[in-house]
Amino acid sequence: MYTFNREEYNKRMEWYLDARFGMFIHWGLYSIPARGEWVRSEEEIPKEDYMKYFEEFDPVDYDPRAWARAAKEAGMKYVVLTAKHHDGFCLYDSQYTDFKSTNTKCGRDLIKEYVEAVRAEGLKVGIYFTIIDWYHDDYPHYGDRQHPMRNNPAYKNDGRNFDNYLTYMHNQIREICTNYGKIDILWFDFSYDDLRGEAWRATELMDMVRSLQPEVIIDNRLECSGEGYGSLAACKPTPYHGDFVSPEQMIPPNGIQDVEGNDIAWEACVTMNNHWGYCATDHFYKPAPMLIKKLVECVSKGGNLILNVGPDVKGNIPEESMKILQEIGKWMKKNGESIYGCGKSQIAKPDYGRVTAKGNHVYFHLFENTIGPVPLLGVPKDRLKGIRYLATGAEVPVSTSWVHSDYPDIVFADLGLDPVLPDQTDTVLDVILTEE
Ligand code: H79
Repeated sequence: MYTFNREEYNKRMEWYLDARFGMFIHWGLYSIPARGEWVRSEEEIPKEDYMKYFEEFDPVDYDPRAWARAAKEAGMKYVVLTAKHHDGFCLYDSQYTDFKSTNTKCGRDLIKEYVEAVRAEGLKVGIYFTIIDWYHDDYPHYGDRQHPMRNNPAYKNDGRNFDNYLTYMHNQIREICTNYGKIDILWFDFSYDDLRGEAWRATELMDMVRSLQPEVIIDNRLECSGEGYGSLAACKPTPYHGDFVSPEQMIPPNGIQDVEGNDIAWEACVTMNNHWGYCATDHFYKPAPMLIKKLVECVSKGGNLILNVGPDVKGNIPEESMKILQEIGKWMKKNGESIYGCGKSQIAKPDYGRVTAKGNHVYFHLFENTIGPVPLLGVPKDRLKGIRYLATGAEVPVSTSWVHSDYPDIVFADLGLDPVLPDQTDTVLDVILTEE
């Protein structure tokens, strides 16, 4: 029986907290209509009609190795792919359903190939699995606020056997935990209304998961939705507490603390455009420089960022997403040291950017030029060993201008008079301190 153990927890979280940056992949039958992963619910499509995508599914370009390489080049350290989304379609060969990729034209276990590819690129392997299922006959239909048939009394399945559904769901998760070797992250989606915690037979589920995958990291959604912190934050961890908080489409204003005030692990999950699943008409992409700054913001608040891509029907990550990943990768190659293994600093956020920290290094992220010498507010003068541009290693002198007699306690970095920063997105100053 699983119980929370702080030491074991800290140990399994180590790589994840160092990684800081991951890739989310939403991909399934919904990639065919190309209107996002909620299409069946949003358009209240009956099962029979949705089956046409099952008949059609044939991702001829599926190459998870290319996805893994794209993630790696962007500087991401882990990948999480939807083994099953709310529509119930499985990207893997589950023996408990016919609604799976092996029964489509492609005939492949896409999760098996994915796990092998991601592992081969040296990245950590994550599986997204939703505990909601719009396909299963024993899942509430009419009246359930998520379900595609919520408004159609013909789909009143009052006689349903929900426990039967739960057994199905548990069995499918056992397959994920058994058939693909070591899984590093299990990303469950999500609890709502009365369906949370024990309503999913969550203790039993977690006992199974933790015994099959003792080191797996799981999110908090067996008890939460994208909102709510869960029992770990309440300092009363349930057996299904989850290891990190999973704010969806937002970056928490102050990071996340438990009720005793300690910073706790969280991961912001964020889309690149405005959909998780492929959406052909959605070109509202966040620019790469913005996403770089958002990653820095997450780390400066003690969190991770998992950034989503939605490959198209053939299995290709959209060109726009690829460009963004490459641009982020260029910055990460030079400045990754200020992200990996880094977290919150004691030093407060300066008005021109953010601060991340690791050991005796404080990384000042300059999002804009300050005009004139850059005040490194909060850096103790007597502990300053040196300053360098992280990207090049070039030393940055401490400004000695007479003007600064007005600010005797502040260390200023002298970047010269060029108004253009070396990296306009985010120029990182590595401020090295002596040991405390
Ligand atoms: O998998 C992604 C989402 O599909 C899933 N979580 C992430 C990781 C998710 N499921 N439900 N929700 C998030 C919250 C529900 C949002 C909704 Fe809507 C608002 C459902 C209907 C209105 C967003 C906007 C989806 C359709 C329109």
